[in-house]
Formats: sequence, structure tokens, C-alpha cells
Amino acid sequence: MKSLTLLDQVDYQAKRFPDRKAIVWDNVNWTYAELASASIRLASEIAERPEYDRQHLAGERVAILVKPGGLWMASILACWRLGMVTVPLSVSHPIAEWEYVLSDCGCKLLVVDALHLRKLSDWTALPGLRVKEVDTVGEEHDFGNQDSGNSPLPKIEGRPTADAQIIYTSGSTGRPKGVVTTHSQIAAQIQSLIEAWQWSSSDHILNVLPLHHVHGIVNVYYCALWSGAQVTEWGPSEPGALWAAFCQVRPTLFMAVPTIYYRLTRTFESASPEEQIQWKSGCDSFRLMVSGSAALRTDLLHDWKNITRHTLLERYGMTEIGMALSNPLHGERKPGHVGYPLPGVSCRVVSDQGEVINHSTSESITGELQVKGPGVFSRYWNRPEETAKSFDGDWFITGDAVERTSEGLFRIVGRLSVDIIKSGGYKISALEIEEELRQHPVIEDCAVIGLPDPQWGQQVAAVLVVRPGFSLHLEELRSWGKQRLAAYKLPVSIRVLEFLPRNAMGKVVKPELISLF
Ligand code: MLC
Ligand code: AMP
Repeated sequence: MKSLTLLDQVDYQAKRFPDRKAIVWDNVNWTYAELASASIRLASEIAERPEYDRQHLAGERVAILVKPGGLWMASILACWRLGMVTVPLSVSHPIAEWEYVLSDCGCKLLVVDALHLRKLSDWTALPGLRVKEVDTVGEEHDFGNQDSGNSPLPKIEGRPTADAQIIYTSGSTGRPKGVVTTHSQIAAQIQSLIEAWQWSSSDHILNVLPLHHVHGIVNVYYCALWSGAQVTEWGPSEPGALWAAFCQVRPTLFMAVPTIYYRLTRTFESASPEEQIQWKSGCDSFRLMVSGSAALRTDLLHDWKNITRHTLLERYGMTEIGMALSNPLHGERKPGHVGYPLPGVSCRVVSDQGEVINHSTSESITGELQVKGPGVFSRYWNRPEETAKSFDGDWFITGDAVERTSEGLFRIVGRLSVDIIKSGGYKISALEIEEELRQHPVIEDCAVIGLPDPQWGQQVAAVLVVRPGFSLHLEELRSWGKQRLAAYKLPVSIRVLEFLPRNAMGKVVKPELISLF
């Protein structure tokens, strides 16, 4: 694979096809030329600030708190021009979650749009953090020409192997960890998907995913921009509006988590016959619809096919590795399976004892999935021990149990840790929520589990032991928690016990708790 970066590639597209639409949001078009020039202008503005020693911006972390769309992408590219490491924040998180990330990765700069700056008005910024407001833009994106003014941007050496991005992801060890990827690792993740799914400049993708995780960031935005394709940013929306968007926008590609397909399907079923006819025809423009980030139920895959005639392509990935496995673009997409290793990705299956299980052409094998390849991340930010524990040599240990059939086809069997919950495609650490709940004045002890749910995959539930003489209702707990945790981490159900069931080692027996609900 060539050692280009996404930044080089966007600049190349901007020269080759300056007027081609790159990102459209709310009827505002950002051409490739506008995206490139906006990012140059923003980079110059950042570099010109007197408080920065511009030669030392490279490697500094910069958090991006900007709504999805052209300005978000221009902010990312601007920071990369300065050699800075982007840390995309979720626009829907409470301030406490932002603070954790900003402080964990030692961000010196927060690039924020006007909307989110208003949310931060009462906020006492972290010591040493500078805030750079970017316009709500697009509305008047006259970013001038590609000239960066009087101050040439600092020359950054060695960009492909430099750190590019940190994405925070939950693990089985409490608070989220920053996953660091370099420019060349991101390029490898993108190129693998472009090859497998045959992205081209005539593609047009509709995005509804958040831009703080790889699914929306890499699979949608970065792949589209690398290819010279168009992204229409739609944002999270209710399913009826999304069906209408399919009809109006006529995209060629769509990528989503199973929860979104579930909602679209249920909404379709309760729509009028006229709407159903219109919505069905809205799917004619698609060449590919992809599902991932969580297991796709086979009944949902069949329902979707009956409605749209599209067989969803299910693939498997992880923040640390990008995408690893995919059903084929052409050929059979087997329900309940996640396909074969993607280009450039090597996969192996390892037993409980840590022994590699050789592929068998006569029977299926099961074990833990390990992954190797040029797209695998470099390290967890500031966590050398956790980084070391998650690799066996070059092989990343995923924590997912898989089955590999004799034909080499993979199926995800489950997670090895009960402390990881997947809800709406978000990975959630039960331990992180437990730690937070223990701060509640009435909670003496608690255990958090994931309950199976047809819409969300799993939903967060908590079993609580409350202090003698006190009681606690779900709504009270949720309203206390929403200042501290993202909405999708808040328990949707609670049970109160006098004590938690523990095994001889003193560990809570979580599988026993599921039956309480
Ligand atoms: C939100 N709500 C939930 C919930 N999430 N309730 C239960 N469980 C959850 N998981 C509630 C909120 O509290 C709120 O309630 C109401 O639903 C609407 O909230 P929202 O934030 O507006 O949710 P919505 O937009 O409806 O979100 C649904 C969704 C979202 C599916 C669009 O979850 C989503 O964008 N998921 C994608 C996540 C993703 O990109 N994952 C990729 C990770 S990377 P109330 O009472 O306030 O109305 C990865 C690697 C790979 O996994 O392979 O891709
Ligand atoms: P994240 O850490 O948010 O990137 O989530 C990665 C995890 O999502 C993986 O380790 C899997 O457990 C899960 N995952 C991703 N894609 C799939 C899929 N198609 N089927 C089942 N689980 C998946």
C-alpha cells in the first residue's frame, strides 16, 4: 500500500476536481477546493496565535467539538496540517465526559463551534487549555484562497508515521482509553475498505453516524474523501425522516449500526401503503448498504431484504484495528456471519491456553480472534501496560470469541468479558458505570450488566444495594447520572437487592443477575 495520507489525498482531490462536492450538510455544499482552503485558513489561524510556539504544535493533542459536516472535516485537516493529533469528541456527551477526555490526553487546544461553545459558557476550562472557536460556517464559507497569508505553515516532517488521531473507547478496565493511530495506519484502514467495497468518486454516502467513533469517521467520512466521493451529512434523525432522505438524496452507499436498521424496519412496517411504495423506491439508488459495530440479527437481515431488496453487508471491526472482517461485495453474504479478512488484514484464532488453532479445512474452529495488519493502532494513550497486555507480538488481542468455518468464514460468537456491553453500537464498560454509580450518596454497592434487547442489542441495567433507610428510583438515578455519563450509559432498569451474589473469589456473579429482570 502507498504511504499517502488522507490529507495528501484530499489536497490531491482538491486540485484535480476543485468543484466537486465533498460534503453537503443542510443544503450547504463544501467542494473539495473549499474544504482544502478552509483547512489551510484555519491552520494558519491556529498557528498565528501568539500563545503558541508554532514549531512545537506537532504532536500536541487537539480536541474537536464541532457538529458533523464540512466544518468538522476542515477542523481535522487543519490540525493535521500543523502535525497536531486530533481527538474527536462526541457532540452529545455531557461536559464531564469531555473533561475526562481533555484531561486524559492532555489537550492543549479545543476547536469548538459556536453551538457547543455556548454549552460551555459556565465551564471553567481545564488549566492550560486554549479554546479556538470556529464559525458555524458553511453558511458563509468564504475561506479565501489556498494561500495561507503571511505566515507559512510550519513544515512538518515524517507525517505518515506520526500520530494522527486519538479515539476514546471503553474497555474492560474502567474509564475509556485513547486509541492512537498514525496517518499511515488510518490510510491503511481506508485503503482496505476502498478496495473491498470498491469505493469510487461517483459514490455518494448519507451519514447518520456520530463522528467520535471509527464507523462514522473512517468508514464513512475518510473513505469518501479519499475516493473523491460525496458525503451528505444527515445527522441522527427519526426513522421516517431518514426514509424520506433516502428518496430525496439518492445516495449510493449507506452504513449504520443494527439499531438504525431495526428502527427503519419497524417504522416501515407501520407506514401507510403509499409511503411504503415511495420508501422502497428510495432504496433503488443504493449499490451497497452495510451493517456493523454490533451483531446483526438474521431476522432483521431478512426483513430488510424483503423491504429493500438489499442484502445488508455485515462486517466486523474495532476502534483499535479499523475493520477486519467483511462479507463479500460480490458473492454470498452469509446471514449471522461477518465474512473474511479484509485486504491487508491477517486474522488468527487462539485457544483459552493461548495456542494458535490451525485452520482446518474439514471442521470449524472456535477461539479468540487476534488481528494483525498495517491498520492496527499504535498504542493506548499513556497506558503502556495496557498496550502491552493487548498484544501478543504484532497480534492485537480483540477479546471477541469467533468461529471460523472450514471455508474460512468468520462468525462472532460473543465477547469474552461480561463487563463489556454493546448498546446501539456503542461499546460501554460496566465497570466505568459501576465506578460512577458508587459516587451516588445512597448507593452502597452495585453491579452493571447488559440485558438483551431487540432494538439496542443490549441495554444497560444496574443491580443496586442502597444504604439502610434509603430508597432510589430509576428516574432519580438517571437524572443524577446524566450530568456525569453519556445518555447511552445510563441504566434503563434497576433492581435493588440486600446484597450482591458473589463467588468464592468475592467477584459478583453477573450471569445470575440477568434473571432478576
Ligand atoms: C440513547 N437512548 C438510549 C440509548 N441511546 N436508551 C437505551 N439504550 C441506548 N443505547 C435514549 C436516550 O437516553 C434518549 O432518551 C433517547 O434514547 C434518544 O437519545 P439519542 O441520543 O437521541 O439517541 P438516538 O439518536 O436515538 O441514538 C440511537 C443511535 C445511536 C442508534 C442513532 O445510538 C448511535 O448513533 N449509535 C451509533 C454508535 C456508533 O457509531 N458506534 C460505532 C462504534 S465503533 P430520552 O428519554 O432522553 O428521550 C465500532 C467499531 C465498528 O463499534 O465495528 O464499527
Ligand atoms: P468498539 O470498541 O466500539 O470499536 O467496538 C468494537 C466491538 O464491536 C468489537 O470488539 C465487537 O465486539 C463489536 N462488533 C463490531 N462489529 C460487530 C459485528 N458485525 N458483529 C458483532 N460484534 C461486532
